[in-house]
Amino acid sequence: MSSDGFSALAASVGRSSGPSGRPVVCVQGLGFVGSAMALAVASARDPKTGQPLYDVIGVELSTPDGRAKVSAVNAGELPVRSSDPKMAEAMARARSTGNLIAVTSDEAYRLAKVAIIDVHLDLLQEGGKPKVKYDGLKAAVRSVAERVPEGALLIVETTVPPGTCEKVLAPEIDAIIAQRGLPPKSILLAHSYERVMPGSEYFDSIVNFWRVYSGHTPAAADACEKFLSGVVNAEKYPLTRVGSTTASEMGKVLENSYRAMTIAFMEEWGRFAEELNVDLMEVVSAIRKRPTHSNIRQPGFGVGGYCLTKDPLFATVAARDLFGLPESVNFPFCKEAVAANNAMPIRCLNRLEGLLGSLKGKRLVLLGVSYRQDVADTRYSPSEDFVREAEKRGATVVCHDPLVVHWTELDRKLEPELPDPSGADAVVFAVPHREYQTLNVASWLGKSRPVIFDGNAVLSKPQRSALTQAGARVFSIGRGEEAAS
Ligand code: SAJ
Repeated sequence: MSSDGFSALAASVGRSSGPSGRPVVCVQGLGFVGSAMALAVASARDPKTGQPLYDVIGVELSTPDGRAKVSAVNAGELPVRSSDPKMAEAMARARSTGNLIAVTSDEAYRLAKVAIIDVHLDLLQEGGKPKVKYDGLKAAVRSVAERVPEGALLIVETTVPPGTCEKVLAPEIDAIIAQRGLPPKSILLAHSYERVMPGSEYFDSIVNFWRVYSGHTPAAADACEKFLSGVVNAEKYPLTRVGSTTASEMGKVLENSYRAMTIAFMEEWGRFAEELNVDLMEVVSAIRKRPTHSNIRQPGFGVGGYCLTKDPLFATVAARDLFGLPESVNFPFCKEAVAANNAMPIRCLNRLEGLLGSLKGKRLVLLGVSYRQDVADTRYSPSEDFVREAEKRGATVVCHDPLVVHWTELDRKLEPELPDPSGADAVVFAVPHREYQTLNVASWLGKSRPVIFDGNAVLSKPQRSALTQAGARVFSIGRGEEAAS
C-alpha cells in the first residue's frame, strides 16, 4: 500500500508516521497556493469516521527557498507567512495526525493517487508582446506523469492561458503514457482553478469557497469531482463542472481580467473626483448598496500581485500562440486595464510631486510595501515602482510594512517599528494594513507636519480630520486635498 511508502518517506524526513492505509496526495509547489492546498487536503476528513482522508506530500524544488519550505512543513510550521489563524490550526492538526510531510524528491509521485500542480507560470514580455514559456510547467508535469501510478489523477490548478491543458500538457502526458506502456488516457488530467486569497480568510478561500473544474476526459472530470468533494465543503459551496479544461482555464483568466479591468476603470473617476473635491469612496460605498453594483471597485495606489498583473494578458497569449487566431481576435480592454493599473503608482508619485513642488532632496516615509493589505507578498508591488521612480527623481524614501521584514525585490531590510516622521516632507500611506488604519497618526506625527498622502483609502474620516485639525495638509487618491483647518 502507498501508505507504507508514505511512512517510509516520513521517516526519511524525521517524522514518525505508521502505515495509515490512506491514499497519498502530492502537491507540487508549496507557494501561497500549494501550501494552503496541502493543508486543506491534509485537513479533509471522512464524514462517517472523522478520520483523515489522505496522506499528503508537499513536493518542492531543491533550491534554498524550496528546502526552507520543506523544512518548515516537516517541523510542523507554515511554509508561508499567514495572518489567518485557520492556517496555523490546520498545520497543528496535520502535525498531530502526521499526515503531512514535504520533500524535494520527485520520487514521492510514485505514491500519489492524486497530484495537484501548483507551480507558477510566468508571463514574459518579448518585443513588447506578452509571451509564455511553457518549459518549466511542462517539465513539472512530466516529472509527475513519469512516476505516478496508472489511474492517478493530475489536477492542474496553475493559472494558464486557455487551451494549455489540451494543447500543451495533454500531449506531453500522452507521450509519457505511451513510453511507459500504459493504456491510453490512464493518467487522468483535470483542471480546477484556484481561488486562493491569502489574507484573513486564506484557509476558507479553499475549503469554504466555490470551485470550477473540468477533465480532459469524462473519467478525469469524474475523478476530479470526487476528489474535490472530499476537500471542499461542496454542500455549502457547490462545485461547477464546465465543458472542457479550456473552459475552466478561461474561467480563471476571465475572472481576474474582469477584476483588473474594473479596478482600472476607477482610475479616471478617481482623478475626476480629486479635481472636483468629491469623495469618490463615499460615492462608491453608496453605489455598492445596490446589489447589482456591489462589486464596483475603487482607485488606489496601484494593482500589484502575481494574479491581476499577468492574468489579463493570458488571453492574448492563448489566442495567438495556442489557437493561431488572427489579430482581429484581441483584447483591448485587458491590455488597457493592465497599462492603466501599472501607471497608478507613478500617477501617485506625480500627484505628490505636484504637492511638494519637487522630489529632489525630499524625504518620504512610505507606509506599506506589500501588494495588498494583510499579506506579506511583495511581488509586483506598486510600492516598488513608486520607490524606484521617487529615488530616481532624487527623493529619499524610508519604507515600513508591518508584515515585511526584508523587501526582496529591492533587497531592503525594513525596521519593524514605525519610522520617525520628523524631518519627513511627506508620509505616503500605500497599503491599507490594519496597523495603519488603527494608527493615531496625529499623535505619531508629534510636531511634524509633512504632507499626508493617502494612496489607498487607508485613513478613515476621523484620522484625516484629526490631521487637518492639527494643521497637516492631507491629499487622498479619489478624494483630493483636504485643507489644514
Ligand atoms: N486594488 C485596488 N482597488 C480595488 C481592489 C484592489 O486598487 O478596488 C488593488 C490592491 O491594492 C492590489 C491589487 O489591486 O494591489 C490586487 O488586489 P486584489 O484584491 O484583487 O487581490 P489579488 O490580486 O490577490 O486578487 C485575488 C484574486 N484571487 C484569485 O486569483 C484566486 C481575485 O480573483 C480576487 O477577487 C481577489 O484576490 C480578492 O477578492 O481577494
